[in-house]
Amino acid sequence: MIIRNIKDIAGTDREVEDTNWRSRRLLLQQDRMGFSLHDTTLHAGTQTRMWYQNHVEAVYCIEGEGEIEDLDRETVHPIHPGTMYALDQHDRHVLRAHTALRMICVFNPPLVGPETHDENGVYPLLAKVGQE
Ligand code: 9YT
Repeated sequence: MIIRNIKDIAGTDREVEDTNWRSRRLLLQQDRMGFSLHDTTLHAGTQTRMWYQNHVEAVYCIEGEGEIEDLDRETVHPIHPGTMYALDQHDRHVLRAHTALRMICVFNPPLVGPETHDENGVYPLLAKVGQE
């Protein structure tokens, strides 16, 4: 059994920061669960363009207000606590945080640890599941 508290992740290499967000990665590939689990805060007033070509991701909002724009379908959906979106088609999207947005994110395949977005909003596939 793995037991961790978000407080123990702050300030370690499981905490990854980019311009628009801070991600605390509770589970990573090395934990061998088949997915990674993140507690991510997007800073108020930011918009982040993403395109997970190598992963599927589910995101569940637990705090804040914002919206997601689906760039492939040209639709915009509000985000509040209780809203979930699943990027099951490697959907290109923009996430706008009207206030600080706190999101619980699950990635498959799991992130390895230090990933941040490239110029297209993609996370690289750093290693295959089962390889470390
Ligand atoms: C909601 C969101 O930003 N999802 C992308 C993943 C996040 N940046 C993270 O935890 O790395």
